[in-house]
Amino acid sequence: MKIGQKIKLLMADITTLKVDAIVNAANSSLLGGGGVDGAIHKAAGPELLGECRQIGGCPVGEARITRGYRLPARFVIHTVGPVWRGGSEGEDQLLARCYQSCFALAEKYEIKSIAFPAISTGAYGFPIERACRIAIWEMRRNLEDKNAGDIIAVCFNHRTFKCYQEALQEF
Ligand code: AR6
Repeated sequence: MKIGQKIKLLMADITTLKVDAIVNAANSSLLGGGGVDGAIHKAAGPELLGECRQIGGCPVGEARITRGYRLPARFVIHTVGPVWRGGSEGEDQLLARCYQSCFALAEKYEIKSIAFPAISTGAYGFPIERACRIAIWEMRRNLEDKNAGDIIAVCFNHRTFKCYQEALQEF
């Protein structure tokens, strides 16, 4: 298996993608916010917030799954990335765990195509190069371990795209 073939980089608004699941970079309340979280809730409609309310929150590094409602994606996997605090408070491991938690749910729900935003790299301030390297590492590891479906790394700006490209070349 050629691993690189299954990780796609895409400049897009994640809410427009018709995949089995899109990942939301949420906060631990799961009750919405700005950035990609705000965009996903806006596009999915109020039913999403209703389901999130019932879940009752999610710790950093873990993930929870809901339906996609008005989104083209069937499911939303909500994960909570770490806030960047300089790098010595386990941020790398917590970010890696976000990807692992999402992949565990993807396997359980037989999700064959999954799209990720660059978790923690917006409001949570995680350095983008470092975050992209962790993301690609975990994506590749998942493909090696589980021979899972397609993985899309969604880039909302050119800088993110460039960082993902570099990370893909590196590994
Ligand atoms: N499609 C794809 N990527 C996007 C979109 C979109 N529509 N919008 C933003 N991004 P952020 P975080 C990218 O701040 O850093 C929220 O308020 C963005 O360019 O959304 O994990 C939550 O409620 C960046 O690369 O998430 C939390 O409180 C990436 O998504 C907090 O922000 C992540 O940026 C989470 O912060």
